[in-house]
Parts: sequence; structure tokens; C-alpha cells
Amino acid sequence: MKKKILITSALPYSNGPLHFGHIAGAYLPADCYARFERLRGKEVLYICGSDEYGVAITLSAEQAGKTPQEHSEGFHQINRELFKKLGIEFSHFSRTTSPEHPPIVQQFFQDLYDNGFIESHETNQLYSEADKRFLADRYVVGICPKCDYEEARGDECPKCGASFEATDLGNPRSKLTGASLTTRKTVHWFLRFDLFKEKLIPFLESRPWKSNVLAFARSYVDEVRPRSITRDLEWGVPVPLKEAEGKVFYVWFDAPIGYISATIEWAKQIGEPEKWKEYWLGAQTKYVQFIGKDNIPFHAVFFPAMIMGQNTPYKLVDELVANEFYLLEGKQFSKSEGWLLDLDDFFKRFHADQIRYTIAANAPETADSEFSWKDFQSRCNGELVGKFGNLINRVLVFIQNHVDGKIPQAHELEEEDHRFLNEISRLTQEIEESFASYRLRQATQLIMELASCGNAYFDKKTPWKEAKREGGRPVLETTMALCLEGLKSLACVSYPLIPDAAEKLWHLLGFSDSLADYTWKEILSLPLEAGKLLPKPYLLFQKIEDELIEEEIQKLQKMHEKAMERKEPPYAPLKKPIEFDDFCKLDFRVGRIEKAEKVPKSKKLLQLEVDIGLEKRTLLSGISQHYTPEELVGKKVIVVANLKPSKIMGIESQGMVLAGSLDHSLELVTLDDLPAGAEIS
Ligand code: B3M
Ligand code: ZN
Repeated sequence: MKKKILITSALPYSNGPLHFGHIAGAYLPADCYARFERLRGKEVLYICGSDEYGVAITLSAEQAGKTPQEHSEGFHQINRELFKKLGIEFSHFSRTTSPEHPPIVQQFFQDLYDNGFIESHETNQLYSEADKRFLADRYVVGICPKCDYEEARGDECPKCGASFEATDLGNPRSKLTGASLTTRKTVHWFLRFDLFKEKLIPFLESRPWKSNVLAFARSYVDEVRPRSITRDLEWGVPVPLKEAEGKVFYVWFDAPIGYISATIEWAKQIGEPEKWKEYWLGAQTKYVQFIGKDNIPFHAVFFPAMIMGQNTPYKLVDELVANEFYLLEGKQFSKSEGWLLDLDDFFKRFHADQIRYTIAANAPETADSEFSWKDFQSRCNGELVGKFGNLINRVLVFIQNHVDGKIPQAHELEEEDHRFLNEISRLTQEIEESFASYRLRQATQLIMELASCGNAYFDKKTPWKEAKREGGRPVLETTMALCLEGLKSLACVSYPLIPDAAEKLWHLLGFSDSLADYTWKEILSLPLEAGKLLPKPYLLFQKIEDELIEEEIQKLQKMHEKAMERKEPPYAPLKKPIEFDDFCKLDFRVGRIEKAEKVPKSKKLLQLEVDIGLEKRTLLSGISQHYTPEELVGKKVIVVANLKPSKIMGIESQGMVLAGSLDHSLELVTLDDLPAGAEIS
């Protein structure tokens, strides 16, 4: 078994405060895993840092009226603080503006260049005549070439996760001004990802990742092609070629290399500058990456290919843990829509372990999940207080009252006692397996099962009756000794998840050192010394009252309403006036929908067969999120009948169906009485 474990979490852009959505995807699961493996005695290095380059930063800096440096510095510190508050403990939290970073990035490029994987091309780039500059990916919005999402960014689609070139977008516009863009020529350097295809396929085949992650990565490899890795920007790592003056690397080229440069920085800081090699070059290391699902292509395909082109044998990722999205009350967290939690405020009222627990219990491992205040309250009250805290409290208080506050001696075991001990060992083992296989949600459930099992045992053995029964003393003592065993196991298995509560419990069990000084195995086999005096118990978790939750829900609603008032109304501006003659050129007809079916691989498109009286037409319409195929058949709609046919996703659409839309709603314009073919003017 490998001794060392290198863990990385996606480097967050320092262009805004992180929210629980990010935490649930790439950080909390990684922190729990790091704590767990450390507890199992592994040498764990957990690396992260701010992703500071790229247009994600310059764009939001520009919007905030700051330089990229100032802007990034602020959020680097804010995010670092947030991680601390949440108990997310990196071995090192670096940043891509660190001086260690550019030399490695440039070396990466040099190796790829020398090994024949780089080509330069004159390309067309989107250019803003108004701003007199090339607009890089994130400055551009348009229609996703894969799923037709209308607000796709210039380099990737936030909806379907596709990644592409900005020039692939439909109807590209400037994100800052909304202006349409033209294309202009400029030279860029391309990485021949296609040349790695033969290596990438077996690489992916050898990885035991979740099937959805693998399938997604595989579909990328199938279509992999050269991609530009340079940009016309001032903010970034300079391209080390004379002919490339004024150009910097595309942020997704430099950012993953940040995992390596951060490790090098860590090694220097601890005074062992060569130690990074044990992690990045050592065969004894397992490398686990934690990311959100939108980052899969870069971690499963592009970064591995970059490593495959190096002369230095850097480690390729062994485990890629990609999580789905975590929403807030059913909607994506959004700063501009005021749909988020004020975290400063949050930590004034609540404890990190409460949110760690709630996120983990609902971790978005296989599907999107969400934070809701009501769920938070019921997890905290029903589980952390009602099961976990309750067991600890009733056991420790009982010991204070009936055994002089001292650890009792176990006597002869009854069947019920054996059963309880077996359950403890079964559950601790299952929890260990869950953590080891990144199933945080399952680990969390099992931890509560262990607490419930302790409560049930206590209830069954009725030690309060034994206290009154003559000769009941030995049974009472055995029961309480075993309950303490249960608490000790509970402290151990809950440490990766709710470390603060686990340490407190550890101290309540009479240990003066830290639980983290022991290994998992040691803790489970450590005997509790009979006769030892235990500290006075106190409550580890407080109940959250209904009023407090109501207040939070209202605060969220108010913040949202206020933000939406500030936002422009969702109406599109009026278009330029046209002549009556222009209008007359349009041929509108009543059409009757005869058949409707989903277009494979498209989220929005339906293929319709429409009778327009004179003939039948095949039409594609982006309405599948609003209508089911069944409910469309028989409807009479308005068709633009003389629109030239155009091909979408390989299907020819012979016209268009009229629909009204506002924001996220859409409604077809329908008629009742007129027959198919009737003219509309
Ligand atoms: N900063 C994207 C993100 O924050 C990006 C991750 C980089 S990991 C090398 O979602
Ligand atoms: Zn898309």
C-alpha cells in the first residue's frame, strides 16, 4: 500500500468570496479525506492556493474598478480566512502569483515545445472594435455550441461543462458592454492535445473513477484537438519565446501547474527544498484530486496530457473525485442575485462543525444537492443534538451521578453487550471504508447510526433501573463502560468530519492530548482506564430555535429582492425600426404539430414535424425544457415558413416556430380554430 498521499483541491479563483457551493464540491470532501488518512497514519500533503491569473480575475477586477493585483490580493486573504473558519486545514495554501510559479510553468511549456507538441498559428480572435482590443474567453458570452445554453462563457459552458474556443460560440457578445464582436488575426501557440490521444485512452481506462466522470472524460478524448494555450493579455505568466512578446499563458495552462509550484514552495518553507519530489516524483505516492464537475476536462484530460509531454516524470492523478453542484434553497449561489449567505454573519451564529456536518450529510456526490435552512436546522437539532450530543450527554451525566464521575470497570458481558460491541466494530469498519472511498455522505449516515446504536443500547440496558435494583451494580458498570467504548469510537470516526466536536469529546473522555496524535487503530484499541476521573460534561451542540431559522430565511429573501431591484428588468431592448416592406417579406403560416421528439444529446431542442397545409416540414425548436413531446402533438402554432433552412446538430430545420419568452419562461403562440396552412399577417 502507498504510504504517501498527495491531495489537491481545485485552486479557487481569487475573484470573489467562496460560498458553501464551492466548499461542498472541492474542499470539505478533501479536508475530511486528508484528516482521515492522516489519522490512519499516512503521510498526507494537502495542497491548494488561489488561482490568480486569467480573465476571470481581470474581468471582475475591471468591474470592481481595481487592478488585478489589488483585486486578487483581497479575495486571496478573504478565502484563506474562510477556509480557516471552516476548519479546512491545508498543508500549504499558495497562490499562482508566487515567485515559484512562473519558472515551472515556463519549463512545462519548454518541454512541450522541445518535444514537438507545440505549434503556432495565425488565428481569428474575437475583437471589440469599441474597446480596440482582443477580447479573451471570459469577456465573451454567447450560445454554447454543445447544448445551446445562451449564456455560455468564452471558454466553457457553465451549464453542460463543455470546453471550447470563444470563436465556437454562437452570436458572441462582449460581457462588459453587450456589443457584438468581430474577428481579427493574431498569432497563438497551440498545444497538440490530439497527439496524446493514444496515451490518454489507456490512462483513463486504468483509472477506477466514477463512471460518469470517466464517460465525460472519455468523450473529451474522442474529440480532443489542438488548443490555444496563449492569450493577448497583460496579466499572466509570460510565454518564454521572443516571438511571443506581450502574450501570456491561458490560465488553464498555468493553473494546474500551480499544484506543483505550491508544493515546491511548501518544501522550501519547511526547510527541505527537495521534499516536493517525494510527492510529485515518488512511486510511493497516491495522488487524489478533488474538483467540481465543471473542472473535469482540465483535470482528466488536459493536465494529464501536459504531464505526459514533460521530460520530468511528474505523477499523474490516481483518483479524481469530482462532485456535482451544491445549491442554496434550490438555486445556484449567486452574488449578483443576492442568493447567498453572509458568511461573517453565519459564523457569528453557528459553528463550523454544524455546517461541515450538514454539507457532508447531503454531499453532492452523485447528483446536485442543496443547502436549505430547514434541513440545516433539522440536521443540527435532530442529529447533532438529538442523537450524537444526546448520547454523549446522557452517558457522561449518568457517570457523574452514579459512578462518581469515574470510568467504571466492565464485568461479565451479557449477550446484549456482545451485540453492542460487535455493532461498534462493524460500523467503525464501514465508516472507515466509506471515508477511504470518498463516500462522505455514507460515512456521515453511518456515524449517526453508531450514535443511534449507542442510544438504543443505553435504553435497552436501563442502567437507571439497575441503579435502584439490588445487585444491579455490576450490570450498570458494564453498561457504562461499554457506552464509553462507544463514545471513544464515535470520537475517532467523527474526527475527519467534525474535528472540533471530536476533540472536545476526546477530552471529555479524560484524554489531555489531541486525538490527532493517535492513529485510527490506536484509538480503537486504546483501553479506557477504569477508575480515572472524567471532566465535568457540557453540551457539544446547541439547539437551533425556529425563530433563528425564520430570521435567516427572511434575510435571504430580502437580500435577494434588493439585489433583483438593482438588476435591469429582464426585457430585451427594442430592436431598430424596419420598413413595412421588410415585414411583408415574412411568410407566417398556421402549422399543426404532428410529431415531436427530443433531439439526442441536446438539452433544449425538440424535432417537430409540422403540417403547414401545403406541405410537411421538419422544424427544430429550443423548447424541450418547457414542453413534453406528448403535449405538443395536435397543437396549432405559428411557423415562419420562408426562413431559409439551416442545419443544427446535423438536422435540417425548415423554418421556425414562434414563442414568447421572458427570463426563464417560454410559451408557444397557439391558435384554436384556423386550419393548418392559413396565412397570418
Ligand atoms: N480556478 C476554476 C474554478 O475555480 C479554476 C480551478 C483551477 S484548478 C487548477 O472553478
Ligand atoms: Zn453547454
